[in-house]
Amino acid sequence: FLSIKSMNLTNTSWSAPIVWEGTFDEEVLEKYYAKHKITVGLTVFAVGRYIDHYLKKFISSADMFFMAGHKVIIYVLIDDLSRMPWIQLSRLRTIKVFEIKREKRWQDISMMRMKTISEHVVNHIQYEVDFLFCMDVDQIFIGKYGLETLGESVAQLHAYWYKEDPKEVPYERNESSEAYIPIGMGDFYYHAAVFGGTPIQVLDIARECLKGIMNDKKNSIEAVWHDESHLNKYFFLHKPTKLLSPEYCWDYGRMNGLYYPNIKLYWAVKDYKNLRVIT
Ligand code: 2GW
Ligand code: MN
Repeated sequence: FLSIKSMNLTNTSWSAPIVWEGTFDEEVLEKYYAKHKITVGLTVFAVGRYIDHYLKKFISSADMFFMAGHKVIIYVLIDDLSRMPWIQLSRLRTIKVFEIKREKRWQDISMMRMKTISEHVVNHIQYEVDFLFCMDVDQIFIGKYGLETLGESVAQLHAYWYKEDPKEVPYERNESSEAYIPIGMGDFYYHAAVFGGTPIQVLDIARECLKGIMNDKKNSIEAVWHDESHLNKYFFLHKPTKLLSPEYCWDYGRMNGLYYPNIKLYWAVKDYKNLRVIT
């Protein structure tokens, strides 16, 4: 007898694939994209202490593992250009660095990424890439993160909640927040550390999340997990066309006895006490 919870789902109820190692044929994908050349974008934000703590490792590991063999543009949004680390990149990789203004509260540093992403997609990213990922900086690539992850609208299953009943996940439960999802509703709990899709789709995600965030601000509400709560609301209303398994965003700090041999990206260790202080 196999309980449903001990199996890893490979499809959602709306027939979107959930990408696990073994569910895709890398060779077929590489052959297809050899004839249909693409450029993949990757946005990452580094503000304050996160610059020195995470940025270099994130970029140099992305250089090695993110879309290896394909054109990549890494968009770095940083609050102090002079602290941008020097990183030697491999062929087919470009970095574009932009200075952003720093928000005072960390919750806003995280949430207002949606505003900056929208602006940059509108102004230039939409003309530069075929697919776009937006990621947290406090993560490190350790395995091939490739073509199998590309899709129109891509969501990341959160490593803590992917086997959990949606009743138990930390969606926003305050009815007056735009991120509200009623108990018993919802499909999965998605991790805001990774989302992506076509640039136009990412623009829609970012704009809708920003709209929710700003309306909440007007009503003096802040969703429990900030931008992540709004992202979960978005993907509840607009189902993603592809889901990434926790292999694509794993936490070694909380493995719950599970071992997957094919981790591609994992959460860097976080020293909350020192990092969650604005300097
Ligand atoms: C964030 C929280 C507390 C103190 C500082 C910061 C901070 C974030 C910062 O000082 N500088 C900075 O550049 N950031 C950026 O915001 C950075 O890109 C980071 O990866 C991102 C999100 O913050 P993070 O990674 O500390 O939040 P997590 O790992 O707890 O993330 C989840 O929840 C967040 C909302 O609370 C976001 O939705 C995030 O996408 C989720 O992964
Ligand atoms: Mn993070």
